[in-house]
Amino acid sequence: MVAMTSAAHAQQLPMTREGLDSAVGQYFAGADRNRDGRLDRAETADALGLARSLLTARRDVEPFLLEQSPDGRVRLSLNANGPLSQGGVADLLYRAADGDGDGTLSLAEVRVLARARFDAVDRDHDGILDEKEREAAEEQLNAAQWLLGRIS
Ligand SMILES: [Ca+2]
Ligand SMILES: [Ca+2]
Repeated sequence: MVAMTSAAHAQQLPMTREGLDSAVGQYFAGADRNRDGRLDRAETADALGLARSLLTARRDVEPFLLEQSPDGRVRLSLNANGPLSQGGVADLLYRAADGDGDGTLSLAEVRVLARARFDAVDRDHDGILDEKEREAAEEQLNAAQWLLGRIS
């Protein structure tokens, strides 16, 4: 066991599958500001440190926009409010997490996500995340964040 702790370490997944459930419970309780037992889109954005508009803005259907420049040329550009924008992807992830489709995330729905993530990181499936597995997961997460940043 390493005694040293830091903010970065506090963000990591718990070491065991048992530890996961209690950590998710605490996380959920902290995120559920109005204590209705559900995370709405604004609460979820706040908990993830995202701009609220990413999850609350109305989205356009068109992924791309056609723009005509003054010289008459037509250019295809990514619609910043479309389904392939950063908010569009966040939207998609939120809806995928909302298993019963009621528009909010319950503790059970957040647990499903957390367990899936834990199991994906726990490569040898012994219910414990060792240092190697955690490091690999961090690199994976950074790659995902990088990708999300590229899409906007
Ligand atoms: Ca709530
Ligand atoms: Ca739900």
